[in-house]
Amino acid sequence: MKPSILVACAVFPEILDKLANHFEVSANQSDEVWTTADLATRLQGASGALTTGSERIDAALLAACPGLKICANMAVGFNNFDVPAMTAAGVLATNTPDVLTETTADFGFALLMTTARRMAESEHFLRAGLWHRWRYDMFAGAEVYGSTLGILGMGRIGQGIAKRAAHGFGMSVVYHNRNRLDAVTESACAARWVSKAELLATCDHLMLVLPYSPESHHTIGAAELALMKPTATLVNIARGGIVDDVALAAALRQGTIAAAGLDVFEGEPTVHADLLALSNVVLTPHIASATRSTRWAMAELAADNLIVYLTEGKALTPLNPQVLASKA
Ligand code: 8YV
Repeated sequence: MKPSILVACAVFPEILDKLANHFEVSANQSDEVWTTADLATRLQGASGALTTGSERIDAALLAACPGLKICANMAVGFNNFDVPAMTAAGVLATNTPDVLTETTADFGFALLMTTARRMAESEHFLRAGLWHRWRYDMFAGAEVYGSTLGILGMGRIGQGIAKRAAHGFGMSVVYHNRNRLDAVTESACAARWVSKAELLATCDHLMLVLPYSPESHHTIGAAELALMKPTATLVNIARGGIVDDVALAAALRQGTIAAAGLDVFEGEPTVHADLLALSNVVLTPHIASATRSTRWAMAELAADNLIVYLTEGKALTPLNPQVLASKA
């Protein structure tokens, strides 16, 4: 008998067909996000789950689903997983690194350009029929070419953005990360490590690409925003919760910083009304990895992790390889 798996979110039908060659597949192809209680009910008897960042896998869920062996996240970020609890329960956790790096770096750069050059705001103005004549200061934004980019979090995506900035846009790149990069990687990114305070004070544009954890909660709040230049832009393509959205809205309203481009929000898909009320913020619905080929690659990698683990006891991108070792 084939093992059973649950696909908790809509994916490409072809990926479901591939999974069905190996498993009894139960799939949520609707837009409904299941609560943890729904998930626990639907996971009864399942050996594996394909999840996105929207489904929380924690100790209580694991205790309610003793047959579960693997959760494959279709995302590089895995703050929806309690990885220590999964390891303790002997459940393998996997994510989708690498396949989305360049696509997400492209989007970060696009959001920076859109925000600094006021493209969304000016497009809304034009569509509203408000464009009657050219003016020297109409939608005058901030310079990108040759300016200073600060990157907070310097993993694969941060490095991709640094390379675009330094080699394509003549930018000076400074970064802050808990672990400083080795000299070879720093030189390939043309990036210089600085303290967080120096990063905030010197950058013309700040790009947030750090993972979310309880430690990174509200890394950017009122105190950090106050250190930034009044002309600065902030871009968040990392996770909601890294920025205090209420403090950011206040800073944008008061002119503490000039503008923000946000792809992620606290409590998404709900966006704080204070942000929605502002014109100097560009808001996108968590789409940084959304090209067809990248989303395909993410879904395929998540599916392949389920297949190789449940059929051969192997994994392509494990987050807790201790589980593999304990089963060997
Ligand atoms: C996902 C992301 O689309 O990979 C990540 O961490 O944020 C996005 O690429 C999203 O998390 C849904 O899984």
